[in-house]
Amino acid sequence: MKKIFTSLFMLGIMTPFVSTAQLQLEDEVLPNPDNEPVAVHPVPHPRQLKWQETEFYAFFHYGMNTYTGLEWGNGDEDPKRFAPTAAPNPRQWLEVAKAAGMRGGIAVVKHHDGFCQWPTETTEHNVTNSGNEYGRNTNIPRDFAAAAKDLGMKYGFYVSPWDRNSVHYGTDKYVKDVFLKQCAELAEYGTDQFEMWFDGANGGSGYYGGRNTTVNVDRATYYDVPNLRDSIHKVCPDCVMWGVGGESRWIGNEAGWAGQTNWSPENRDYSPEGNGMYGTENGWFWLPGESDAKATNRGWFYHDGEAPLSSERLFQMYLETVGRNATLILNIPPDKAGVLPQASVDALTGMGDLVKARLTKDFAPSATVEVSETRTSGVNRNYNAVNMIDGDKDTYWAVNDGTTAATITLMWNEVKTIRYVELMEYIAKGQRVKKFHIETTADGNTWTRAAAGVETTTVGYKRIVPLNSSTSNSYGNGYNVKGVRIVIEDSKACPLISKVGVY
Ligand code: FUL
Repeated sequence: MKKIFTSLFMLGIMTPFVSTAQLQLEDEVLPNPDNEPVAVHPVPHPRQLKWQETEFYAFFHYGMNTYTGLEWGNGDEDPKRFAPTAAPNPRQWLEVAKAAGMRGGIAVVKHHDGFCQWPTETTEHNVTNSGNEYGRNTNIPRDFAAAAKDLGMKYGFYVSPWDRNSVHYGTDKYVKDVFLKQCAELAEYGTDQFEMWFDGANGGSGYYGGRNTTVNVDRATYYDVPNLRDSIHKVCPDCVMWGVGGESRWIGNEAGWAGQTNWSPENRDYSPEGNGMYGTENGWFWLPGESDAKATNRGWFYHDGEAPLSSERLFQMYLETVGRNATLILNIPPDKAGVLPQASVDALTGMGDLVKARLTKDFAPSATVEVSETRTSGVNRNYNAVNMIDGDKDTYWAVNDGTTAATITLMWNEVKTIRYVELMEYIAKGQRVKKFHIETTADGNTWTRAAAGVETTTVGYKRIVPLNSSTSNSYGNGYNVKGVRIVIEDSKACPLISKVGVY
């Protein structure tokens, strides 16, 4: 900056009346003793970073629809129809999620039909008026939050902004006295929520307290989102507002896949249907993708006769979401007894076993790592290659400013049988890598391209590349190698890699 000041002065653009104190101030602001790379904007808010680290979590659609068999209740359902055949057991839901390797869960506590699964002051359409003792004692947010805390899981709630029961829907009164108040009530069950899910389905036909009409709203303005966001963040500082809330984006399909090229930057006016899977390379906002998908073959809610997808299919979803810079929120519907059916438990546990068996035995820490260049160390921070294999998410390898292509080579003395390469960028300073490829060597001398069928463009928070290029049949026999090389071909600025994993 001193240099800029001097040259501007010489060009006569600045007056000479810049005091010494001012120059000293500039000097104090700018020193960079750790030689830290400058961020590439946009960057995630710290709460978005924590949210991203949740990676894989469950979605539990349970409520009035569980008993009516509908997917979207009209809002005119008699509350008595909510009649669980046993006390709903959110703890069991989360125990299954944990066994499957998930780090948290989101419980639907109010769907579009407006029925609230906690004793709320905002409407009579809630559990206290339900059909039996189990129903009247139900309080999903209370029990879900308590179980999550006990199990060391993250938790959050889906509260539908669209309310087909409320007579006030479509007016300001609904937003202020019903919807915002419901969100505030939910915050009372825990201030450490990691996400609130605001569905995009807004307005349409419904009961609306007997009006039986169609109410359309402009979802961009109707819900007073900036106010909602601020009030929630005041009490729940780590709570990411999904969807309508504008802090994480819908991935654009409900089939459990993200684009191979997937940027977390995005513009506010993006069209989820077109762009949700891919993000926008030079988008203005950090709006990372979340992929919501069903683990069963029917709806989001439980339906008699439904069956879970196979563990292999669920593993494929994991590779195509978590492995492509998105988070995966996988829906498992509790049944009429308020528990997850055994078939779902088995499928989910099976999937968790596949993730463990295939993606936890990391050969990278036992490799010798060589890189094409290493950024000059600062006083308290170094950017050494070993930072990619030290298991510490806060350290990273970096190259010098101006370098946008680089190589990372891992070598072993003995042959390893490998199937996946995992890369993670240090995204606190922005998503950078634009193009890379992977090579392997069987003899230590000749290098051949691996995963040639994969679009190796973006990395982001996490990228998992199946070396045989297949996500549906990724395991196979594996490749016997003595070395793996990651060739970063292009990056928005010097690449910062916090992890390389080889499985
Ligand atoms: C959709 C809703 O309309 C579905 O019922 C479900 O809750 C799904 C996760 O989001 O937009």
